[in-house]
Amino acid sequence: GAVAVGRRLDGTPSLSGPGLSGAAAVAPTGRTTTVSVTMKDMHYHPATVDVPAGNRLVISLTNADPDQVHDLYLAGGAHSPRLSPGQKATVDAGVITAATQGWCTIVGHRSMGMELEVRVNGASVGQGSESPAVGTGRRKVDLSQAPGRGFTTRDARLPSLLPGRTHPMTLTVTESVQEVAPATTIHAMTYNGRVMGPVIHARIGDTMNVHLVNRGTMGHSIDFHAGIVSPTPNMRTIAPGASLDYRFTLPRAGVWLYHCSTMPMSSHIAAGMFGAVIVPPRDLASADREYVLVQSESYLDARNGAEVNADKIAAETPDLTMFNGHANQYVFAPLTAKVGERVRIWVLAAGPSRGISFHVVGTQFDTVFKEGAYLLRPDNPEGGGAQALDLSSAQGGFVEMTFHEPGKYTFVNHSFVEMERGARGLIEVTA
Ligand SMILES: [Cu+2]
Repeated sequence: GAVAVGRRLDGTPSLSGPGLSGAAAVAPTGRTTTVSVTMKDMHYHPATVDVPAGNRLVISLTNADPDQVHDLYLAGGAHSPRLSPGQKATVDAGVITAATQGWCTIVGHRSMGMELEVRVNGASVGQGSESPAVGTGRRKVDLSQAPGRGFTTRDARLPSLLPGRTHPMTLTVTESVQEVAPATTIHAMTYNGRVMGPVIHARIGDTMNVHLVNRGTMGHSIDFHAGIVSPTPNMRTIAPGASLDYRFTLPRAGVWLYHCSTMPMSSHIAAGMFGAVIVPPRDLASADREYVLVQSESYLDARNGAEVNADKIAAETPDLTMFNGHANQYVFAPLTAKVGERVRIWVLAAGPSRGISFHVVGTQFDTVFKEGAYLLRPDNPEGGGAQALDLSSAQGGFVEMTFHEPGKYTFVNHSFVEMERGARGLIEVTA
């Protein structure tokens, strides 16, 4: 359980377990302090509650947020259920003998400010002693190991163009434990069941009719960079059990990000809520092979199966950088090509925060398309070539190359610390 640093009545700090703090010194008064606390805008209102030592504390809790699910968990263990917008609950914190803290357990909400301070006789918990302790140290992940048996490699081939010109599509949000690196799992939040949602491949001028269903435990939403629509109401956060319809056309070519836009977006994207819409430029020649690589980064708790670590996200200390939702998958299941084939790789930097310098060892790009325009074409009069496609977070493009000899060609994020965190894979080229 959590350990709270309490303060004795004489003001000296004392380390003790929840509910035990100063128990010897403070006798129950038999009285009850009842307070109303409202949850809204990622804060508790009020954010500080005063209790005389020895009083029982009862919190009457209301979620007044229009779209976010919230809860309250006190360091001593008392907690509310997750409350949908408009719901109320009563939390009986028991007899309070020492200052303590509470927070919202929805991923990222505490780091955005959802902390409740319970003061006793005017004294608060000491600075930096809040519980549970949250570390920002790097999690050890052995990237020399193969993915687990239960993991299915994500097919990196570009899916076929969607048939027709209007595309009805349901995206269902669920939350589940998923492997993101060898022997490493997170409590993921996903569109259609996997970290990184489906790759959507459609043409300029097509219409998308997306039906978003929230089967998660908190508010979620979606923002398609591929369309031009009002964020309100299309990108609104919907409560668990709710759905929305989001219709847009694809006016322009590009490799477009889509992502959950519910706060904190960094946590929702790091937990898996992102994907790509690929709209090829006009008159794009066919290639022999086309692959899609979406880079994202993950921030791990010390425990497997836990939610992403919002403190690490804020500190920008990722544990993993990966392609298509897993830090190692294409090292053990390489992409394939044949000597002389034209290979096109569509690349998107999903973030939440990192970009990419995409490079393929042993070859050069003769074609580079970035954010809507060609930077390089094979017949360029200068005779130039390219070694890396640089993309900031939320930018996309594609590169083309041919391989002259058989071999294993490594593709990487050439910002090498990202490669060493898992942004690496292989292309197996055969004669
Ligand atoms: Cu979300």
